[in-house]
Amino acid sequence: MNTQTIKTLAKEVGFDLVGISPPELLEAAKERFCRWTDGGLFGTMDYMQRSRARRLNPDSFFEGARSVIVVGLNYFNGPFAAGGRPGSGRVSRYAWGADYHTVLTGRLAELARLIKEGVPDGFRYKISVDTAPVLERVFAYQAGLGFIGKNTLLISQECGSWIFIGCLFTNLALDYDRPVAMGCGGCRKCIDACPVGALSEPGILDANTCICALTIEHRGAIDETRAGRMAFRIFGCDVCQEVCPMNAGAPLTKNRFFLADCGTGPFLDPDEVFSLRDSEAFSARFKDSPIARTTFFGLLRNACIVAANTGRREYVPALQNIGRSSQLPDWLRITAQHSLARLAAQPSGRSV
Ligand code: B12
Ligand code: SF4
Ligand code: SF4
Repeated sequence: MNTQTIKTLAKEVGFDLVGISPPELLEAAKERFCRWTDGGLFGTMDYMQRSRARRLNPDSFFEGARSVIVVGLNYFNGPFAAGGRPGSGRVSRYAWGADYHTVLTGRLAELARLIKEGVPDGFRYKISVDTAPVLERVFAYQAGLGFIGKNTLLISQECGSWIFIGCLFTNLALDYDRPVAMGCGGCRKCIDACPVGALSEPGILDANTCICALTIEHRGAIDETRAGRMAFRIFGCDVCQEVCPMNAGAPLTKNRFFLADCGTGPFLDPDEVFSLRDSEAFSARFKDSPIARTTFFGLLRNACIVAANTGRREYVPALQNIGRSSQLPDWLRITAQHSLARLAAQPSGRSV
């Protein structure tokens, strides 16, 4: 089966972007990844450090790969509408609808099935959608899907940066695409707009301070200064993408399940989070959502912080309960107590 046929099949199964990368990483990419880990910029995502050798050596994921079929799926789910109950939190766009891991993995499996029909013997493959220690964004860049912006995101000319990436490593020898010759030019809007200064060097993100890393990946307490800067962001952060001129006029996703009415949507009330009894209730509520990643305690922590940042006194009883609960870890009780103190110091009644 030739490269063009595979690309056509990828479009038929619903991907917006497709390209082919060699299975090796560019030296420049390896060097940047090493600088990121050496500098401790992975924050508390220790798994990034532990898997460093494997990420730098894609052969350890799929021995004998000759090509990587890289796909992109647009998830732009419309302009951010003001609204939500006063005092509600904001959810990052990528988590408004269904979980992208399931969607992309399912479609890549379907693509593999179709390739297998045309190559009945000897076709081997392995899929990664944020599920394996491989540098997916670098493969997307090498496959010509877009350039890497100063906000560290892969930016495509067609869809901007609102895209998920999936990789299918295969033993098939395909024709490689080339990286696109575009860049940010003199723009630095994302760097200037980041609420925590996490993009201190263009194209390098400091996960010690990034609100996405803190609200989604970090386990445990968030320090007070950073908590204040989270504002109403209860899960993730989109500032460095919202301000990007490359996203102006981004096309709406063709995939219904990424739309706000197919999941949590753009707002999540701290009250709703406070009403979840335990991690079973949390898992039942968020089982099909990327929000599941942050765990029950993580979301409760985020809700306490956002409640304080809204300045709304109605959250005082819930924060007092959490601050006293013997069922919860110390760090979470302390987060609630600090949130109460910050709430008392806020001008009352801010909203999203
Ligand atoms: C860890 C991780 C995070 C961390 C750290 C992100 C970061 N920028 O480092 C956190 C939690 C903050 C995060 C946030 C988000 N992430 Co994330 N994340 C990952 C993960 C698991 C690993 C990324 C990684 O290796 N980071 C380490 C750094 C050093 O590597 P890198 O970001 O890939 O950058 C490389 C290149 O960009 C390169 N680079 C920069 N400039 C140039 C120039 C040249 C010429 C070259 C060669 C290389 C290069 O340097 C790096 C090393 O090579 C990947 C999935 C995967 N397995 O790859 C998803 C992934 C990168 N994330 C993704 C998404 C969607 C997001 C979020 C939008 C949603 C979310 N999860 O909250 C936000 C966006 C925030 C942001 N500004 O990046 C997508 C990428 C989408 C895109 N368009 O780029 C991925 C690929 C998941 C997927 N399969 O769709 N993420
Ligand atoms: S996601 Fe938010 S906190 Fe993280 S780098 Fe972008 S703007 Fe900064
Ligand atoms: S905001 Fe400007 S500098 Fe940042 S990624 Fe977009 S184009 Fe590049």
